[in-house]
Amino acid sequence: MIKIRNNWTIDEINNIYSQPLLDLVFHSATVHRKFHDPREIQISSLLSIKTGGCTEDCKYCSQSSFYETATTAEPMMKIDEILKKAKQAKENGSSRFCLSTAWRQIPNVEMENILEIIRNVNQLDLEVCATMGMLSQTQAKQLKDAGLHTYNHNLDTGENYYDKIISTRSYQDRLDTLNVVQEAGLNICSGGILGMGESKEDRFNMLKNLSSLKKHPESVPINVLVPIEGTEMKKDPDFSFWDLLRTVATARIIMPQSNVRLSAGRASLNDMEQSFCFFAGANSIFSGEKLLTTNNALPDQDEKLFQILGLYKK
Ligand code: SAM
Ligand code: DTB
Ligand code: SF4
Repeated sequence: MIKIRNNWTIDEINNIYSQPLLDLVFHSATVHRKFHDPREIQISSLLSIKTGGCTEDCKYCSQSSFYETATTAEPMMKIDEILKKAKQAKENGSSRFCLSTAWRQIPNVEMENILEIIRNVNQLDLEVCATMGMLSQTQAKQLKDAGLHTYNHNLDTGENYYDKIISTRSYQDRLDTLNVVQEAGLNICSGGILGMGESKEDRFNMLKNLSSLKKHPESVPINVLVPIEGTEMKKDPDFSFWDLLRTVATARIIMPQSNVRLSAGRASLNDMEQSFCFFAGANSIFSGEKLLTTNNALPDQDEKLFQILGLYKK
């Protein structure tokens, strides 16, 4: 019997992560098979419904107004357009649709519109997810009542590295929102970004904080930095695929029930690398030509790989 634990220590996480690689992957694949159907992959689609012009200074982000990038501030998408995209995503096999906005927090004047969008997407029989920045208790409750399934709010990295990548909010702000989300009865989707120059200890700290939440996140997106021209964040030249694989495997072992999602950066992985991640316990992807502002892995290529590996969409 594998126990679900919320008290993993940094030392334990380090010992898991630092095992000889094939022992680690054997361990994580074994855990994976105890908790999940290893052929089933959760498919999630993303849509940026309010792009650019964000007041936060996240150094990796194309949408921050602090940097000159190819992404400019756009108005909020109209509900008909959003619903069209949601229907397409469902037709292409997505079970979850994630609505993203470039906000620090949902402005009160936008709340009614957001609730209406959530109600409508929900009616398409899709799990609705939102990623819209910080939330008050009241806002979280309103989102839940409108039928929101999950809220995405990433810790991004470990607490000691956080102020190197963002100065306009604190790590505690992030944890506070995650608690508010959980208290409102919403599922949490929370993970981070690798390849930003963080140390292994920063990754362990992030994994410890995710696994210490009262309930483990329903999904854990593992992003690899997509370098954006104009931002301050360059891809760490020392970061390699093996670091990603070790992180995926460790997340799978310490949060056995969660969906571990291969997220941003998947387009730069080859089929073999992706397959190794699926074997190690990744069981979710973002599907569709675009993530938020950057290109994703090609849907046709995903279909081919699913066929080769005998995977099916959930
Ligand atoms: N504004 C909201 C927030 O920050 O929570 C929601 C949107 S924000 C773009 C969602 C997440 O996308 C970020 O927390 C970050 O983890 C990820 N992300 C953004 N830009 C990225 C990039 N260039 N490479 C990898 N992940 C990225
Ligand atoms: C997550 O962890 N990754 C997604 C989603 N949650 C919102 C976003 C990835 C963004 C990649 C860069 C871009 O396309 O702008
Ligand atoms: Fe804004 Fe989110 Fe981008 Fe940070 S990650 S700049 S909060 S859109």
